[in-house]
Amino acid sequence: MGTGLNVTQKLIKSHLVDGKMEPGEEIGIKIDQTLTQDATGTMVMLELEAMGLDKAKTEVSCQYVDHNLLQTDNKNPDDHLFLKSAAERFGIWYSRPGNGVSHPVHTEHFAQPGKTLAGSDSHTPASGCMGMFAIGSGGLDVAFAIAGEPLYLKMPKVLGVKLTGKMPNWVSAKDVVLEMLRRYDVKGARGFVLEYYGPGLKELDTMDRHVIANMGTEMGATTSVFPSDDEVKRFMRQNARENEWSELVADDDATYDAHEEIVLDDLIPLIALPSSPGNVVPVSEVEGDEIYQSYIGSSANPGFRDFWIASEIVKCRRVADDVSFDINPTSRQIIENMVRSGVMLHLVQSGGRIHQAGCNGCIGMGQAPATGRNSLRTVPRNFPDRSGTKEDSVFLCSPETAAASALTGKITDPRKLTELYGIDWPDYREPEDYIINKEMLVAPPENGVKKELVKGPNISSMPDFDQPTDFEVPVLLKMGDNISTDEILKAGAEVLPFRSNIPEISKFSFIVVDDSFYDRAVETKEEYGGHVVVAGDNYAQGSSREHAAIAPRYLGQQAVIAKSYARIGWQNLANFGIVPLEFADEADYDAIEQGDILKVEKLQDQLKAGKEVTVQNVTKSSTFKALHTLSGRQLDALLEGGVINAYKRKKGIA
Ligand code: MIC
Repeated sequence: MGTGLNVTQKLIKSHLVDGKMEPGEEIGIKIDQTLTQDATGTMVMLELEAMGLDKAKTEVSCQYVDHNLLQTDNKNPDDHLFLKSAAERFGIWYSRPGNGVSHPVHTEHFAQPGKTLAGSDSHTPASGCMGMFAIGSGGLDVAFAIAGEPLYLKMPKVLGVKLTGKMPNWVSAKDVVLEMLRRYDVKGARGFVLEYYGPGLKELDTMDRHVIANMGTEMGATTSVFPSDDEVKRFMRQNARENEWSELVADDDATYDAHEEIVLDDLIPLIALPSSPGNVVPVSEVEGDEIYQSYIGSSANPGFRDFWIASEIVKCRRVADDVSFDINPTSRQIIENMVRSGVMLHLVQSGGRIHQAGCNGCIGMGQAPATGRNSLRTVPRNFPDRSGTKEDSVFLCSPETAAASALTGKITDPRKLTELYGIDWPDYREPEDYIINKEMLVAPPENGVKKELVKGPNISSMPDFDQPTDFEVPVLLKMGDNISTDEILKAGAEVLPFRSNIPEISKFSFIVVDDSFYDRAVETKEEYGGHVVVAGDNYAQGSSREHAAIAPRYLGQQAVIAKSYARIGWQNLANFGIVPLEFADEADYDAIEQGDILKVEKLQDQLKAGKEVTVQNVTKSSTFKALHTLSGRQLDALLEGGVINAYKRKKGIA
């Protein structure tokens, strides 16, 4: 057994401040950088205000505005002003609206090999492309990291993914991560860091690795990590940051807890079918289905090359008349290089609809597809209704597949482009004089005056939550496996502007699953004091939004009882005082029906006594065992009603 360390172990070891590096044990790591975006950042800034923070304690913290960009009334622009004032107040960089999607902009201008990054966005791992330990977390955990506290997580195992061989024509980084999703589905990597290594790395530039690291999240991975090698050095030189580069590679005798290999030569164009990133098949299997939309961009295909290859495919041609060809540049820097290189001209002339740099349609902030029509997108996820259209039909694919399909108006394997249009596989070259644009990143003021926070009428303070107590409440909703945070609390243009207004946003809780939930929750809170929900495997998969815990908590949610959880969703429940229980015997899941009254007595005593909680099903006159896997640290906070309550007590804040 080698004694060498892999990159993940090196990153954790150099930042370990609590616990032992034993897989499954809770560890605390020092956080060097944080990333917050505007749909989660408003809550983070309210939490920093509640915590009484003076100045960020990190090396770099950046607040991005990339989600709530549609300004259809005062709410989003008010939030932008609030976030700018908070960035000044707390000594945080501010990325102005329209500057770009947080992940590629952070990778371009702040990410640094050997450092740790905590982000209030589940796709934060994208910066793992540069030898960082970059992890998505609930906003409250990021707030504590900004305040200089360690970030806590369960020590992950490391799955070594060996890349060998050469990338075939018309296949690209998105197909690599779709192949991983084909093998691991949406929960197969839970508890693991995916660490990529091997001779095939030389086939992937840094933004290709960003694509792959970004979508490791969709497999439930704690994060994804690439080494910092000469390619990363080149990328940082291109972004005028070579002086911040350092090499970070695995030791020759490094070992991994598990192994995977991808022979790049064997890859073919792949596509995830609606409505799961794990629903992956070869493009050739679904060729010919008509499409409404072809969408290029997002943090899951953010690189200049991703737009360049699309432009090479469509240049001097026009996309099919029935296709909405949506172009979502991912940073102003990339827009400038697209314009200078002629890429933008080809995309416009082919019929491309050009949007501002931001997340946009990926999170349902515009660009919704028509009813019952197929949308091919280079975005990272396609959970039900996420696009903004009910019962949407969103496929995930590479820019090559999306652009080829835009030309034909049907799902098309890009390898057919040569026979269909005489297009040969173009040879990519990085632009010579690459434009760097940092102008839209506003530096934190030197030790300036204590900036007043600018709060619009839509910004409400965090509600107070009491301690968990015994309960006898109904099962308000029984759900299946893989319930996503988009089903618990949807995103989209209608809902995201309420992210700083818990009473309002709580009205959208579980609306995708059951549009009667809110009204029933209000009634149940009055009659019983609250409710519980029951779910299958991988509850709360997907996003980092802590609102998927805060909003149900506000409606009286006492506990969730599930077969298993996604990491961030589970952490968020505990952070806000909702007891995250797991069925000790999965047969008990089948025995419960929606509407059953569940009762727990001496809840606090049971939780303190051990990992088991006895739950009575009053309706069925039965009892069953439920478990929790909380650490002592988490349990202490949960018993006080959540981390904020515990923090305020510790600091003597009323
Ligand atoms: C997403 O891609 O689902 C989001 C919207 O970026 C979320 C964050 C949010 O809900 O604001 C995420 O990935 O964490």
